[in-house]
Amino acid sequence: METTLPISATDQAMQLEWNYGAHNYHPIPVVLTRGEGVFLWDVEGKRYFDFLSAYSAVSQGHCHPRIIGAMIEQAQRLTLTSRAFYNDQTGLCEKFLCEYFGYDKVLLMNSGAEAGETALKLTRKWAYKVKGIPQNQAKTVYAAGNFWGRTLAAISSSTDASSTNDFGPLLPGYIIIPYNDLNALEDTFKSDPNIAGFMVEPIQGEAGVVVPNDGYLQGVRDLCTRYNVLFIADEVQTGIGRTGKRIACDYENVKPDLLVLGKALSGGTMPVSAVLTSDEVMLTIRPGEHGSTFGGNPLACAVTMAALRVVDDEKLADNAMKVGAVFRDRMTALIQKTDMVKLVRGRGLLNAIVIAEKHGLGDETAWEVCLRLKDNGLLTKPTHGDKIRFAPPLTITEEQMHEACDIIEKTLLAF
Ligand code: IF1
Repeated sequence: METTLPISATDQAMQLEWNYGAHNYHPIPVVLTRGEGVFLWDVEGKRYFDFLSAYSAVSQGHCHPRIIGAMIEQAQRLTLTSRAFYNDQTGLCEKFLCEYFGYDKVLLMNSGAEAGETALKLTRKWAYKVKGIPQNQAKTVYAAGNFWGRTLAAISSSTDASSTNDFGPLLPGYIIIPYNDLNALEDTFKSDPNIAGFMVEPIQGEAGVVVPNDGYLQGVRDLCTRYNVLFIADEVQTGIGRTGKRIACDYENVKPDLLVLGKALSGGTMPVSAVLTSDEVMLTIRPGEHGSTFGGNPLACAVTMAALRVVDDEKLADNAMKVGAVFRDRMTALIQKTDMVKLVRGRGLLNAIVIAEKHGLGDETAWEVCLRLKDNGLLTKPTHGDKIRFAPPLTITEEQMHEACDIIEKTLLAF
């Protein structure tokens, strides 16, 4: 009789996803079952440092008791009414967000992509109703290398073929220019009177944590003001303390006309996103012209207020600034010890290293490094081939950071 070895819990879970789930991801082969703070545990009981934080959504740490507590308390009372009616949480959260970020109004949605779409729709409304651009002629500008989601409007601005192949036709009215290039931005504004907005990440996350030159954000601000173009900051990944500031635009003290937030807005508990802007822009959308079933629901609002209070009370932006510098110092020292690491870059706790290709592995090198990091107890994933992003929860202590860097160093020196 044939004896079959019992299948491990890990293999069982991965097989289920393979057999019944879309094949739209290629995950690192680990099956997680519990998270707490900066740590994750897999189904075999092994503990890992989480150095991805669900792409900066779990900035407050996994299952933060204050956020989970707020979620449970609200979930037992009222989760969703739709916006057909008022409720006692949405207005409180809207006021909280407007005062926290310094804007007249906020429009609450769910995913980051939905917030990006909302910003684009507001920009077009403003173009026709305020700037006076002729109907259907409004253009929006994006930077090459951008990533703001998987919807057709979002991929229409993508310069990554894997995001756009076989998904056409894409949305018209888009102009794409190089990132971190103020001359290209001004030339574009000069060339076309029908430009309504420029949406840009203050640091490009998916592109591999690309930090623009000092002065770039100020330049964007000045040019948008001069040419009456809305400056839309996509801070879905860089916002809410991640880069060591309240939002990454604070590095240059510039105020975008529209601020797009998501991910850590809910502390990684549920999808919550938001667009904040002025009355002039926000009130171009009238009742019934935009919305969503779950946008601004009472559960999301209660969770969001708790999640932002945690960021403030635990001074997570300051911690990100401090401990992020420890990480970059450790990686800079590592560069002297191995040719595996070409450079380290980032701000606060949004960082990446660029991996040198190891002969024989090619652009699989970074993937192989991440597999070895997993074996050594640290989870992250490559982005765009040769870059590895390191973005732990902002609650990480200096001691934990050194322990994690020891793992990174041990892994790379053993390559
Ligand atoms: C996935 C990438 C990161 C974002 C910025 C908007 C959105 C995102 C700057 C849309 C989302 C996520 C999507 C997620 C992986 C992750 C990601 F690798 F896809 F590109 F972070 F870099 N603006 N980024 O980074 O927000 O609709 O996802 O809530 O698996 O697709 P969303």
